[in-house]
Amino acid sequence: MAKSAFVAIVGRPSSGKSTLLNALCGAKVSIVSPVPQTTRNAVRGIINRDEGQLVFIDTPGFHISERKLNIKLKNVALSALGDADIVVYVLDSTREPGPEEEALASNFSVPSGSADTVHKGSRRKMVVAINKIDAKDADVARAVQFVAEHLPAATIVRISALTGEGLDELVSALLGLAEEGPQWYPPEYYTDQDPVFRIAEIIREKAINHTREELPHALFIDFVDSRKLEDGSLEASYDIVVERESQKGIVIGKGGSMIKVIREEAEADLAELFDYPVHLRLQVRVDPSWKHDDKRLDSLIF
Ligand SMILES: Nc1nc2c(ncn2[C@@H]2O[C@H](COP(=O)(O)OP(=O)(O)OP(=O)(O)O)[C@@H](O)[C@H]2O)c(=O)[nH]1
Ligand SMILES: [Mg+2]
Repeated sequence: MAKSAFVAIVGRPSSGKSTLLNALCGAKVSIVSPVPQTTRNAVRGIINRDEGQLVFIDTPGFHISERKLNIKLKNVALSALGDADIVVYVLDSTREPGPEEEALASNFSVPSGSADTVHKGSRRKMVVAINKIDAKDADVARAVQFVAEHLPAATIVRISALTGEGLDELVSALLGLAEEGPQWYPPEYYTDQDPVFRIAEIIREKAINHTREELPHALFIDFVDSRKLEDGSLEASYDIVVERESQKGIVIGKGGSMIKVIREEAEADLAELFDYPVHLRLQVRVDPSWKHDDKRLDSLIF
């Protein structure tokens, strides 16, 4: 019988979790940016090998903070941890592991979640992926030392999610830990995200990557409507929602230049992901209080 496992990808913001998921799946499944806290959802990506199926769950970066949005993001990650058979803990070798990393390392090593009483006290199946080994400022020895001190039982794999180095080894290690089980998804699936969400995420990626400072954290993408055109293409309208009037101007850009770039880049990515053309209609809207709106947060962060 074939193997299968749910594998949660966890770690600090910007450690490269989403880049890793995309590299494993061979497509943009989860959006990527240099800005911490890019990922807001438990995004699934699936790979199939002769030995079986691995269902990866990308998660928001762990960041200790009492703000409502951060607490919600943390809960998404914790819930993915609770569902996981195996954890891939992504450790950024270019950053000095501080107290926050130490707190996380101890959290990740024991099964979490209130329903998980059976495994209480037991160790997790965990692989530590020491990432960004391609980077000039990588200090792999420092990361190995950290793992030896804090997670002595964990398997270590050195990887570059960017270049793909070490990823075959990572997959082999995970399949080695996986147990026999059902194949949850048909083999042609590499993600289970619905198109409305996926398009919103691609737009958000472009908006984040073209804006600075607080703007990436100030925005969300709101689906308005969509329709199939006679030629088989999809016309989809979305609002880019920001918190302040001044941010609206930045996203629109001079004479609409910025929003045009966001739209064109998003459409180009979507052309690779969907087998029909997607035409976007983007508007910018201001909502000063969306981060305090529980219903809104529930609809965005899951
Ligand atoms: N040099 C190098 N950069 C990487 C590597 N992996 C990721 N990055 C970069 O690190 C930054 C963050 O990558 P993400 O994949 O968005 O990180 P993340 O852990 O998903 O971040 P959050 O979703 O915010 O928690 C991006 O600029 C990536 O290009 C790597 O292996 N090498
Ligand atoms: Mg991410």
